[in-house]
Amino acid sequence: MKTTKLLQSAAIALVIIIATVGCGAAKTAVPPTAAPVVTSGGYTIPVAKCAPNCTYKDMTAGFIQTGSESGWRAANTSSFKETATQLGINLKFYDAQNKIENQVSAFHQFNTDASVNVIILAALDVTGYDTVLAEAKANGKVVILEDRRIDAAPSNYYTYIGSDFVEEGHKVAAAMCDLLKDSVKKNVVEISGAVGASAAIDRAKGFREKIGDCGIVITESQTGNWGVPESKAVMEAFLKKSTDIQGVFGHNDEEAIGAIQAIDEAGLKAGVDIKTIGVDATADGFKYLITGELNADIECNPLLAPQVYEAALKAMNGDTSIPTWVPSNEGQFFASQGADALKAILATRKY
Ligand code: GYE
Repeated sequence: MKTTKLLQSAAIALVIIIATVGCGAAKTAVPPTAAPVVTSGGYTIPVAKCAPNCTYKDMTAGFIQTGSESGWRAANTSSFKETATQLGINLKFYDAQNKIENQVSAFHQFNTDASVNVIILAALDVTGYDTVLAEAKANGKVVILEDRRIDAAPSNYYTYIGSDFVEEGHKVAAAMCDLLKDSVKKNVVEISGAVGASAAIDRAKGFREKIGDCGIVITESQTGNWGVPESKAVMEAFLKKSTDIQGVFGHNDEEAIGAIQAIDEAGLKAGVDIKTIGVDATADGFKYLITGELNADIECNPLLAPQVYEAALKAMNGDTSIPTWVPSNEGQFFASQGADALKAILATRKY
């Protein structure tokens, strides 16, 4: 009897030992070195430990925003905060107040924060991130660009989700050509976005690629830093220099609105004496479309969070199916659509 008992407990102990060792062995057994998972852009994905079954609850995202310079930006920020709450993502949000040095130091912070597994960047500038991108690789952080592109090889980030700003510039040129089709002179002034921002660089490039189609001449160009007051001052200075202006291109709604205010205060009629075009198509832009002071507004979609978080989760799970750039689908709106139609559209929009 006694012997059997002894044998039994020896057996259990043996099982636990084997299990532990087994587990131990499993724990200590070096997992086979999985082949690196690389995207079509050459980016080696730091696949998460929870892969392939990671969920949004496993995601801690460090989000580096530009600042709060426009209605578009406010809608973009809300999109990320609200969607993170809905999906149960732990979001660490950082507002860089439009200073690139703040973005770089926040990026470094997130790189060295063990809880963060995804870093999302809305880049203020097209350059200046090489060091922190390399650090993110070394520290196994998934990097995703949203809104703005940067001048870095796609092997530095999982994907870029944002608008085709060159195409937006093309749309502005086509709309301005149409607005000035009966005008002998086609002198257009440009109030450009912040210097160094891909949105400003690419919209300007796209516009210049197409203005030759109808003989538009850019007679002045200066940044309004995405804001109304500064853009108003820029337009006032342009008008002081010469009123021989047939059109104005504001790189976003705030810049077009600033120009409109200056035109009105100069005793001219915005949308009539001087044709006006903006980009973003925010609610503020729609208000000026409805009055007719803004002739056209090229849409730029700020509600990018759902796509970005979906991509981030795919990255954590080692999914290589996402292309290196996911451009947004966007439209355009015209005062000529009529106030009632525009009011009806505005009522359906989230920003
Ligand atoms: O047009 C402007 C914002 O990057 C698309 O930045 C964005 C631009 C947008 O300040 O309003």
